[in-house]
Amino acid sequence: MSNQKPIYVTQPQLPALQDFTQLLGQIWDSKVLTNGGPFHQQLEGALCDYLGVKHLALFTNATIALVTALQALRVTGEVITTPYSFVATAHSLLWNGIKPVFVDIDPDTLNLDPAKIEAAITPQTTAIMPVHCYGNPCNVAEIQRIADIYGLKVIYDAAHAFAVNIDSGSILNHGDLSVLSFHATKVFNTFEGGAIICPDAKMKQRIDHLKNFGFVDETTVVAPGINGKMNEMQAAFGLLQLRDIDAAIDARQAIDARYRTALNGVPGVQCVSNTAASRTNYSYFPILIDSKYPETRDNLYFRLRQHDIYARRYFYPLITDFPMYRGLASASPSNLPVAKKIAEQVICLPIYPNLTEADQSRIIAVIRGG
Ligand code: T4K
Repeated sequence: MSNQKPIYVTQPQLPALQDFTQLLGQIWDSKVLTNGGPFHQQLEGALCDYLGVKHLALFTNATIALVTALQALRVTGEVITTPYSFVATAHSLLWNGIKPVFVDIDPDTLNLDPAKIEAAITPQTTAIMPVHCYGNPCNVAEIQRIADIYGLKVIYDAAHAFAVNIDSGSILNHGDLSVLSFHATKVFNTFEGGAIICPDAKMKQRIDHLKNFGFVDETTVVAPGINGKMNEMQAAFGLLQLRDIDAAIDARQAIDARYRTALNGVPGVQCVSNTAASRTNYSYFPILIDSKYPETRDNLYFRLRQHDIYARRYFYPLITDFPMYRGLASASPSNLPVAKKIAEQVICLPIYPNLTEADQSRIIAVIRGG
């Protein structure tokens, strides 16, 4: 083991503590802690402006937001989704009694492969839940084309896609709903948190009811809603995060560029590219290790750990390897050869605004065999 300071896959960027305590002072004065208070309202507006979206409902985390998005659209039966994601994507389906149907990923985008969706559609299929993995945009036009033909809803798990644009604007304006995560490990965080982006005010109203137990007013409950509300402390923190977000993304971009230059030409190391986005957020830095590299992916992963570098194998194992999914016919490895291969090759390297050049050089040296 090395005696150097540990480097984790990510580290949240925090605003100045005194700025936060000042906002906490306002919460102490108002005694409004939650249930759609002033910071909550302010953050919803500020995020709509920043992201370029029309309506946004804040949530306590993205997992509850995904569960609620499915409820809002009354999705039932079967939903087509990707095995190459964080397990929360598929869990949100099981929490709604929906059967996930897994479809393989595209080897370039690492997102649901649109060419394989139609073969997985059955009379029970009601929706598609793709993921913009690592913030790489899905092929939204093709997915929408298929959804329109078969009358399917589309809910994007956009947990990684904060501030990601394609030529037409925010990636979050595609599909019926999109869900963001504001977890501590994300580009924009509110400790824990998330949001549903929706195209119209009526849908936002339904989502707002669903995240507040189904209450419309003091005596009216219209649906078996959940408690998915973001509290005032999280929302106030989010406002401060938003102030610094452009600088944070710029710092990530510089780290991304340095990795690409330093790893270019290292045999067996391929940096995953994000080609479809006109603006990206540099949320993750995935590399793929192939047989030209002198050791296996896992050997490299453990060697990095010996140097106190805690890279992560996002997303290994595949969701379909977990016991609650592996019995499904669509979870069979023969149905998912690309996802299987990528899950065995991937390592996400540390990337966060405060990663120093010296720390990054340490990581690069280990990968280059130092
Ligand atoms: N959909 C997708 C596609 C997702 O990736 C996720 C979450 C969701 C849905 C669900 O969103 P939320 O319901 O969480 O809003 C982490 C996160 O917990 C999870 O939010 C995230 N995806 C996933 C990709 O990564 P772990 O188990 O790897 O986190 P953990 O605790 O090992 O953290 C990684 C490193 O980050 C640590 O080694 C150190 C650093 N860290 C972490 C935390 C929590 C900090 O420096 N400070 C912290 O507070 O899952």
